[in-house]
Amino acid sequence: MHLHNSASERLEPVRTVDGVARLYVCGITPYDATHLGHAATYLAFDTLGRALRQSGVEVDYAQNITDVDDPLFERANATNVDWQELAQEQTDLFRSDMAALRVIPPDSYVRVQDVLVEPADAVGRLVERDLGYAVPTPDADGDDIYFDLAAVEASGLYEPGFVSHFAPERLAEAFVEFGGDPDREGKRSTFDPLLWRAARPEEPSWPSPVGRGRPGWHVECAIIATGALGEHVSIQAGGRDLRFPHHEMSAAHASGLTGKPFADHYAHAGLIAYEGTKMSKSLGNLVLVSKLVAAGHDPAAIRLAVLSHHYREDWEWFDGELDAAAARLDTWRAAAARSEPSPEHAPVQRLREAIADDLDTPAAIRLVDEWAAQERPSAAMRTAVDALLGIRL
Ligand code: 5CA
Ligand code: ZN
Repeated sequence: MHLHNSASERLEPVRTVDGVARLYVCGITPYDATHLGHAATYLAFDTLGRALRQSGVEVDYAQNITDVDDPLFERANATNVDWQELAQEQTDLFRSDMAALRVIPPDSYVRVQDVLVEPADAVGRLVERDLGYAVPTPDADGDDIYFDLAAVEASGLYEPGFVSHFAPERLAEAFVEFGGDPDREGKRSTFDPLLWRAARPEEPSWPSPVGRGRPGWHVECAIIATGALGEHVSIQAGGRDLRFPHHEMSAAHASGLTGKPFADHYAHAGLIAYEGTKMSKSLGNLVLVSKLVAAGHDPAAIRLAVLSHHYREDWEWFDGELDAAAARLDTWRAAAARSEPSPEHAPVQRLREAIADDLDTPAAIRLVDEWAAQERPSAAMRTAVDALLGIRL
């Protein structure tokens, strides 16, 4: 299985750690409806997991739920609902969408609130090693703690842009866009990320060796990933919006704690837009899997429509695509119905090869189209499409 690595900017074989492909995919922040864009990212890495398992590689897949973070608390406050209820409701919706799409659930599915003591302790250890430092915080009883990026950089385990390859201006922009505070007084350097936010009135908080508060976003993922999969993971994955700061900072935190590089591979899916504009809550143009299913669309057609785009591309969803996917599915199902056992394994082998080549699902789909056009299609393809593409014919 070869996969593009954002860090090296090359196609590289997926490596295992102690014989197991250890895959971490950043999960949802459960404060608002997850849309087809999120689903596309999870479908991409579901395809990866399926391909690895089919090739005989053991996979250990962990995903987090970012239920301790600003957007969720802000939304809960603004709408006057309990943050835990909001998170639960949105997580349940997300899971039912994933089940409808036949996404294989992760082996570890970890809510931040359930493991909070772990990032709390990790921040304590980072402060002991002077990789974490307090910044004066007049509006709280304790101090906010930041991470000293330069210290990890000095040990050769971090370099700004090592995943994103962004130029300095773009790093600065993305840092702010994702909640960073470059100008905060008392920070050792501009991009040092928040490790621990001291408790403020009315905000949920937990005890820690550095006082009450809550962890920063990046350290949550660093600790959940290494806690579930071990100190070194095969792949850190997510949508391409997470390249910087999130994946670089998570990796830097993990490396600060372990003294090792974090991941062999950094894999990123493209971002999905809707008929010409970015899918966004404020624009009200979210395409929701649950709504498409409720309107009577076959989830397999939704899955097929998404997989007909290459995972690394940014693309736009057009409603018409669903009809095209449904028509293709009908053709495939008709072929499956007349398929027969056959000693001919080459088409299935080509399907495997297409997916093993950086998850080239568009090429895989063309191969299934060719199979479906045959008068006497081989039944083996039906099984392969089920296993590799997650589509039951
Ligand atoms: N909880 C964090 C990650 S730790 C988070 O980014 N949550 S999220 O709910 O905003 O996004 C969930 C996943 O979907 C992330 O991997 C993100 O990169 C991806 N994603 C977000 N928007 C899109 C989009 N428009 N198209 C494709 N993937 C997207
Ligand atoms: Zn994450």
